[in-house]
Formats: sequence, C-alpha cells, structure tokens
Amino acid sequence: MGLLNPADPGFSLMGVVNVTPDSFSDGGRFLDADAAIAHGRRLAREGADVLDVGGESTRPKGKVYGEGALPVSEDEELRRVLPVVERLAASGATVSIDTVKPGVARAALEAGARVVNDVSAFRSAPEMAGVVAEAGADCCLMHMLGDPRTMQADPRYDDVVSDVKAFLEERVAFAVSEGVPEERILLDPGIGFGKTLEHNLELLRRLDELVAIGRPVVVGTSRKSFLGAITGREVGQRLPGTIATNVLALERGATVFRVHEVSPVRDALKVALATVRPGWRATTTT
Ligand code: HH2
Repeated sequence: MGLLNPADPGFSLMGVVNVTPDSFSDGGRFLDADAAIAHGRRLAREGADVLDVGGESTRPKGKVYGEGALPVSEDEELRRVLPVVERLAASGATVSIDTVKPGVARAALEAGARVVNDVSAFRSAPEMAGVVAEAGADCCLMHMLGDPRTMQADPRYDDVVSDVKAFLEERVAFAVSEGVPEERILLDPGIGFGKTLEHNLELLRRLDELVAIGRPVVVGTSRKSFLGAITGREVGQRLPGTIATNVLALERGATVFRVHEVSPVRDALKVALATVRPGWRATTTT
C-alpha cells in the first residue's frame, strides 16, 4: 500500500526514521546506518506503509528544546541518509525522503525513494518542484511559519486554519505550474511548525477545512511538545496523546499519519476507521 492508492479507502502510516544526532524525540538513537535500517525494517513489519527517512532535524528553537536544530551541510545529510534509503528501498519498503535540499532529494530518489517530504513546501529551494516532477515522485508539502530557528518565536495568524489553507492552496498551484501532477501531492498543516498550543488544537479541530482542498492530508503530531504541554508528559510518554490526536484527525478526514510508534497507532486507527466507516473492517485482512 502506498501513500496515494485511490483504491484504498483506509489510511496510511508514515514511520519516522531519523538519522540525526539532534531530533527532538529520538536524536542520536539511529545515527548509525545499521541501527536506522533495523529500526525502519521493524516499523515496516509493524505496518508502516512508508518509511520517512530524515537526516536534518527541524527541532525548534525555544524554551522547550533550547537552541534548536543546527543546519546540516548537503554532504553530511547525504552521508547520513543515502545508505539508509538505499537499503530500505532495496528491502521492498516505500521510502520517503524528509529534506528541503534538492540535491539530497535527487540522490535519494535515484537510490529508490518514491516520495519527497519537504517541510518548506518547495520554498527553501523552488527547484525542488522540478526534481519531484522529473522523477515522477509523490511529494508532501507542509506549512511552516518562518524556519525552525524562528518559527516558535511569536507565531501569529489572522485565522490559523484559513491562513494555512491559503498557503497550501498556493503551494499546490506552484507545484502544478512546475510540472508536478496534482495527483502526486499530499498536504500537511505542519503541527508544531510555527504554531502555539491553541493553533495546533484549532488546526486539528478544523482539519476538515484542509481536507476540503481535495488532496490527502498528512498529520504529524507524534510526541510533539503540545502534547507534553497538555499532559505534562516527557517526550517518550506521549503515545496516548499521539493516538488521541491521530484518531481525531482521521475522523476529520486525514488519511496519512506520520508517527514514531507504528503498531499501537495502527491498531487505534483501525478501530477508529471501522467505527466511522462501517464496512471498512470487512475489507481488511488482519
Ligand atoms: N514533523 C517533523 C519532521 N518532519 N514532516 C511532515 N510532513 N510533517 C510533520 O509534522 C513533520 C515532518 C518533526 O518530527 P521529527 O522528525 O520526529 O523530529 P526532528 O525534525 O527533530 O527530526
């Protein structure tokens, strides 16, 4: 099952494979390629439809995470992600590359990745659109206010949902104008990227307004700090909050869920989907 299978009425899980020393929730755990590959394989066995491999953290600067992620050179990012992409793709997994650098995306696509997850939605490097178009790849375009070092400073919106929606619509138009077929585009509100707690909750509450754009909506709430702000839990103890937000997002029409823990989220979403879409359960095998 890929990310954009129109015959599949269910949901897709994107398992996070961070090959970084400084990711906010699992920094340093999978910096070694073998460890990252083993982790990716485990997520695939647990039911991840796509493995999202990233070599540069987007950890925000601010009171929760301190100084924030430092930029990584293209060479270093390639050194981190390429062996992981290559071997996971060779093992049969659908791989997505989480990068804002066209050079990294191009090399990852050549190594077998099929999706480009660009948290800057082609703003960091507009030529990323051409890379995606040329490879015939899928892409995820995400909303972010500013960049990881500035985004949590004092994020403000007229109306967060309308503003994010207008941004995503404009990014779709740009991608299409650069030759990316609309059917290859997924959209993501960018939970935690230049948003206060209230902004995140409002985006989740009114997610159906983003679903109305007509493209699959990806949601990434996994372990994020707004869950900690509500529950008081440390990063490793945010699975219940992650599940609650993903179930709500599914009910409001999101279809792709980016998570660190695949198996428990998958179970929760299967039950949620069987409830909100009677009949779906009969079409599943497990
Ligand atoms: N969140 C993170 C990274 N990439 N991509 C999309 N499309 N949506 C998200 O919500 C999203 C993303 C941040 O999470 P993580 O990868 O765990 O942390 P870090 O960026 O610190 O590596």
